[in-house]
Amino acid sequence: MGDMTARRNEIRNIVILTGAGVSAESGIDTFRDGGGLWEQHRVEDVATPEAFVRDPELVLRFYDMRREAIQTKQPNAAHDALARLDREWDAKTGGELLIVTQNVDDLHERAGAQRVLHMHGEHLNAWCTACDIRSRWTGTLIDRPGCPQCGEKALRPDVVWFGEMPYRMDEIFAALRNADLFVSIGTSGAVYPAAGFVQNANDLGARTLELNLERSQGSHWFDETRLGPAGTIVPQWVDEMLEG
Ligand code: BJW
Repeated sequence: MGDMTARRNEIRNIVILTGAGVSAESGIDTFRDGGGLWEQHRVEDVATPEAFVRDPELVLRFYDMRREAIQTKQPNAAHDALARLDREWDAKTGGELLIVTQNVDDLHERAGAQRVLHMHGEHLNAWCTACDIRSRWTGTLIDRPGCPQCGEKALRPDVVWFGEMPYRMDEIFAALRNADLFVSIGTSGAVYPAAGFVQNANDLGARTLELNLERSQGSHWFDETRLGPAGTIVPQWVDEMLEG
């Protein structure tokens, strides 16, 4: 038991997992709000490779609409606070920090955070399944534009659907192995493998903290839970980390 269950006292290396709750106060809908429905379709039935084969127009319309919407939204106080932590943490402690986001919006980056890993992809990228190259994409895909690299009409949203492998898992697990603190913010804990990171972090000896509007499905795995809107409780936590 010993080392596996010990919680490291000194916090230097931090892994932060963010979910849709971080962007909710920017006006971006979460997945499981509103009953998890979009135009009467379950999100799980739109965000799959099978749905894309069965009804590509429906899936492309869903993503075109959301890609357009995120470009009208702005980062909120939670994004700003995490960007400040990203900027100031190294100088304070010499420690590492990684923001692993499940979100496909770019609000962490627009707030100024630099160490952001998008494990479920990015709305503002299109992936060509013919040449396997990703291109920055701000327009629509429903009109089946050609790939800027190879010209094939084989672009899809560069997002990770159910049944597909999330991106950069090796880097995420390497960071979790070194983490002294794992913080989960604004995610329901309904989708794996992200939902399992708290157990991985626990097994690897990190302290674990949940910041959420309400308890997530895996809330009992965390050492500590703080409840409230991200725009309020994330800045409070960041102040504590940088001033403590
Ligand atoms: C606020 C707030 C405010 C509101 N302030 N908070 C067991 C083990 C492993 C895998 C599986 C398993 N069982 C099943 C699976 C497979 C599947 C899965 O998890 N299915 C579940 C339905 C059970 N997983 C997969 O298929 C994944 N791939 C995979 O597992 O590959 C094999 C593998 C295994 C092991 C290791 C490595 C690989 C792929 C999952 C892809 C998920 N894709 C989506 C769509 C992305 C594109 C898009 O945007 O459309 O990702 S689904 C959707 O859910 C999206 C999100 O990133 C993800 C998580 O949602 P999130 O962020 O938690 O949002 P919500 O809405 O659920 O919650 C919002 C939260 O915010 C709530 O808690 C609110 O309280 C809170 N909130 N307002 C603070 N103001």
